[in-house]
Amino acid sequence: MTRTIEFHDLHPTPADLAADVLAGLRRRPRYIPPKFFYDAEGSRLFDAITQTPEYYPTRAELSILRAQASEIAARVGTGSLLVEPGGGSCAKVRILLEGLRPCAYVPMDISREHLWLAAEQVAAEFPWLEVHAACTDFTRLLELPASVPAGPRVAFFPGSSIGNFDPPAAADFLAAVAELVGPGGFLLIGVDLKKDRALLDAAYNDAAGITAAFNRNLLTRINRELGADFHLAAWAHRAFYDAALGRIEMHLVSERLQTVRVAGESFDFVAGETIHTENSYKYAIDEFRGLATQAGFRPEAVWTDAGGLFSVHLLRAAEGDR
Ligand code: AVJ
Repeated sequence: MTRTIEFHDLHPTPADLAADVLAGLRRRPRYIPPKFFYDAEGSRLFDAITQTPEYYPTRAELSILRAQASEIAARVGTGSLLVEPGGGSCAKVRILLEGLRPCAYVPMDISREHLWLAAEQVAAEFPWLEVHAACTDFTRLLELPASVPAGPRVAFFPGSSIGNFDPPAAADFLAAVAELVGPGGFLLIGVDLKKDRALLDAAYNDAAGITAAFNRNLLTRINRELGADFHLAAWAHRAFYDAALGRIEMHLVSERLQTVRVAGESFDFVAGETIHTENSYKYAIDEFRGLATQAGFRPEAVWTDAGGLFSVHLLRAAEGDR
C-alpha cells in the first residue's frame, strides 16, 4: 500500500490575537479582523449559520458545484494538482474529486488540528487520492510543500471568502493565486452576488440569532484568551448592507458608556460606538471578472444557482500577455 497522506508544518504560528486586538481597539473606527471569529465555538456557530433558512450562500454554492461538477471536470481536465487555500474542512471539494481525479490535493489552513482531522477523513474516503495537508497562513500561498507532485495547477477558493478582503486586497490575493497556479492554471472560486438588500440583510440577521451569537462570541473569546472583561449584555450585534460600498458590514455595538479592560489596557466606549468586525463584499459577475482580469486571470466560465443568488467563476491564469 502506498502512503497517501502527508502533513506539512510550513508556517504554523497562529495569528497574534493580543497584538491585533489591541491595535484594532486603539484605532478609530475600532476594528478587529474576522479571522478571529473562528475558535472552536466560532467554527461551530459558523456551521450553524450555514444551516439557517436565511443564510443562502452555502446551499446555493453547493447546488452549483453539484450541478456543474462534470462540466468543471471537462474544462479543467484530470491529473492536476488541486490546491485549496483556507480549505480547513475539505467539505465542498468532495463534490469535485471524482470528476477531477487530481494527482494530489493540497488543503492549506492555519488551524492545524482541524485541517489534519479533515485531511485524514478525505484521504480515507478517497483511497486513490494523494493528500498533502499544509499548515500555513494562506497569505503565504506560494510556498507549497517541496514534496507535492508536479502537474497543472488548479486552485479552489469556495465560500465567498474572497468577500472578506477589500477590493484592492482581493486583487492582490488573486494575483498571488495566479502566480501559484502559473500561466494556464485554473482558479475555481465562489463569489456571492450583489442583490436585493432585504435578502442580504436577512442572511446576516437570522431570526434564530445565530449570526449575532457568532459575532458576540468574539468578545467571549477575547475575555477568555486575553483576560478581558467585556460585559456581553452591553454589546449588540449589528449587520447591514451598504449598497454604495457593495458590502455587508458587521459590528458590535456598545449599548452604553462603558470601560473595558483588555490585556491590562483600558478602553472607553460611548453609547452607540461600534467595533467593526467584518466586511463581506458582494460582486456582480462582470465586476468580479474585471477584478480577476486585473489580477492576471481570464474568465473561462461562470455559473449561478437557480435563484441567481451566488456565482462560481472558473478563471484561467493568462499565458504571458499581462
Ligand atoms: C465565511 C466570510 C464567507 O461573509 O458570509 C457569515 C462569514 N459572517 N455570516 C460571509 C459570515 C457572518 C462568511 N464568509
